[in-house]
Amino acid sequence: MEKKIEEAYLRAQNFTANDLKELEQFRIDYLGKKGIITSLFNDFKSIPAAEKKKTGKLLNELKVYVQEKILENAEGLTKQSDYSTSFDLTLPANHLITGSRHPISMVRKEIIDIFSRIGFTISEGPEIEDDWHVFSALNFPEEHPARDMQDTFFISKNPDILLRTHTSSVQVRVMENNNPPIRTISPGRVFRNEAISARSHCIFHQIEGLYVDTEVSFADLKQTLEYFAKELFGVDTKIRLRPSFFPFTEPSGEMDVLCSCKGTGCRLCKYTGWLEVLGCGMVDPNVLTDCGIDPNKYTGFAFGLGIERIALLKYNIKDIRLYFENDVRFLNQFSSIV
Ligand code: 2NM
Repeated sequence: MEKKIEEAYLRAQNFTANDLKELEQFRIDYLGKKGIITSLFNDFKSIPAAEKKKTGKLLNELKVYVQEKILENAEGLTKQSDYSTSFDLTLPANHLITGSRHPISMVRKEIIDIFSRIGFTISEGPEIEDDWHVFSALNFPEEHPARDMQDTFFISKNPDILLRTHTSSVQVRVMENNNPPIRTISPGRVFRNEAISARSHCIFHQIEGLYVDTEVSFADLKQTLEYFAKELFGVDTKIRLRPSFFPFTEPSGEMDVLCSCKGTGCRLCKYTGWLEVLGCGMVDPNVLTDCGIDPNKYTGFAFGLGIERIALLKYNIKDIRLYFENDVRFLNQFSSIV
C-alpha cells in the first residue's frame, strides 16, 4: 500500500499540464470515481489497524498534494491563456473616444473667465419672461417693433408671457434686487422669431455685461472693452467704437475689432477690415429709474454680445447652423482645443 502511494506521489510530482484538457485528465486519474486516490482510499479500509495511522497520513498527504498541484497548474494555464493565447499583444490599442466641449461652451467659458478676472459676477435668470423684464423696464416704447409677434416668441394667449429676446432681462432683475456697486455678466440662451440662415438662428446665446456705480464713465466702458478684446483675440488687437442706437443705452455704440487681415480686406470682414463684435453704451437713466436705482447718484455701462458670432470669428466658422446640428465631423474639430 505504502509503495503504491509512493509511486502515485512520484508520478504526480512529474506531472505538468500543457493545457486544460490534460489537467482535467490528471484530475480524473487521481480524484475521479475510478481514480488512483479513490481506489487507494478503498484499499485503505482493509489494511491492518496497526498500519492505519501511518498509511492514512501518507494517503492524506498525497490527496492534498494532488489538489494543490491541480490548482497550481490551473493558475498557470489561465494566466497563459489570458496574456498570450487569447490576446494578440502586437495589435494596436483600442482607441479611447473622448468627447469634447462644444465651441459655444468654450467661448462662453473663455469670456466668463475674462470678466471674472476683473471682478464681474455671473448672474442667470429665467428664459420664459414677462414683458416688464424684457421690454418695459428697458425703455422699449409701447410700439417698438421688437415687441411685435414677428420678432418675439409669445408662448401663450397671455401677451405678457414671452421668451426672452436678450439677457438684459436678467440684469433688470439684478438691479431690482441689489444696490450698486453692481458688476455682473449674464450668459444665457435667447430666442428671436427670425428666419434661420447661415448668419442667424432663432435660438442663440448671449453674454451681457453691466457695471453700475458712482461715476462710471464712457472711458471705463472703453477700457473694459479694450481689455476684453485683447484677452479674447490677442494683445495686438485693435478696437474701434462706432455710434449706434439701443433703447436701453444712451449714448450707444458698437465695437469692432481689426480683422486678422490687418485691415487689408478679406472675405471674413467682407473687405471692410473690421469685425463687429458687440453693442454697448451708458445705461439710460430711465432704465436705472425703472429698476429702482437713482440715476442722479449712479451711472452705469452695459454691453451685449452674441456668443455664436464671436465663435464664428474666432474659429472662422462659415455657417451658424453648424452649432446646432450636432454633426460629429464638425464637433470633433474642436476636441484638441482646451
Ligand atoms: C446690448 C447693447 C447695449 C444692455 C443693457 C443692459 C441693461 F440691462 F443694463 F440695461 N444690459 N445689456 C446692452 C446695452 C446690451 O446688446 C447689444
